[in-house]
Amino acid sequence: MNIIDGKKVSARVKSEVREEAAVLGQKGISVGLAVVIVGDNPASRVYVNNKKKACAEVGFESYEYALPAETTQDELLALVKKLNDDKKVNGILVQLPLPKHIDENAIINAISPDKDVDAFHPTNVGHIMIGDFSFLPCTPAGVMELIAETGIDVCGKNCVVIGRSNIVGKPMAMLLLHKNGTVTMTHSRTKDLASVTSQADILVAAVGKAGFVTADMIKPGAVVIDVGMNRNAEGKLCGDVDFDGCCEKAGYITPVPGGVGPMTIAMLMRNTLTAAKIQNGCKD
Ligand code: L34
Repeated sequence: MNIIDGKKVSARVKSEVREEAAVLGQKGISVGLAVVIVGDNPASRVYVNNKKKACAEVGFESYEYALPAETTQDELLALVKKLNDDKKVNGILVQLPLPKHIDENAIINAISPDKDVDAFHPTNVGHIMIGDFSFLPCTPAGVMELIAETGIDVCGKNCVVIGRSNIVGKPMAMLLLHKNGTVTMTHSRTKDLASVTSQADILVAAVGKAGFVTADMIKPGAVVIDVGMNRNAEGKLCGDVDFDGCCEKAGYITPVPGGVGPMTIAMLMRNTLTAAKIQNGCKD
């Protein structure tokens, strides 16, 4: 069993980004990320703080907009429009989930696709589908980096994704497909899930249920990637995978925390750098 160290891989990605940002800095170009958080979801607060910290590490400016939970959709749309027009802002990230009275799709659709560093806008989703893209969504892109870290080639492997969200499951399947994996998407209506997951050479769990993936569901030697970010009854962070139960059987496994989470943030830094390069006409 090998633990894939997301902190180590994310540190490497961030140091690459920092070097490239310094080169832009010498040309007088600064890189800016706007992070918008609405309400006081404590988990979102932690993630947004980690994003701001990462911006400081790589030498980006970060602009935080912390809005009260009662913010109206129109007010949020007005802020997004303002940020679309702000030259200092190369990337815009509106932290999800938003309060129930705001239509998330309406907000995502309002973000200028060239500042959409989450790659959630339908224009960017379409680019990803076709395989011609500038940005990849941060979490699936981070998962691909973690898989690459194992040295295992996705080509021809049985890849199983559990969960079909727009943010993780669907784009995850697409990225594995781009690398010529044989991809199966599974979800809450899948029949006999364990018989499908136990065929997986590469298993990505993005379910949102603590300890959902148990040892009987995995193939011996499999690469097991845990995208879950759940809090158990004691408020402790835990993934979708029963780590203690699976770690001996898996070939490679990611921990939570310290696995996919830090990679999501590192890939956000990379996307923001890419956005700044494109907006300044210096994309290589
Ligand atoms: N718009 N909303 C938008 N973009 C995103 O990419 C996200 N996501 C998800 C939630 N909403 C979003 C994130 O930022 C999940 N997510 C995220 C980011 C960072 C971490 C976890 C989830 C993270 O830093 N995880 C740490 C532990 C954090 C803790 O202690 O709670 C880890 O080591 O896994």
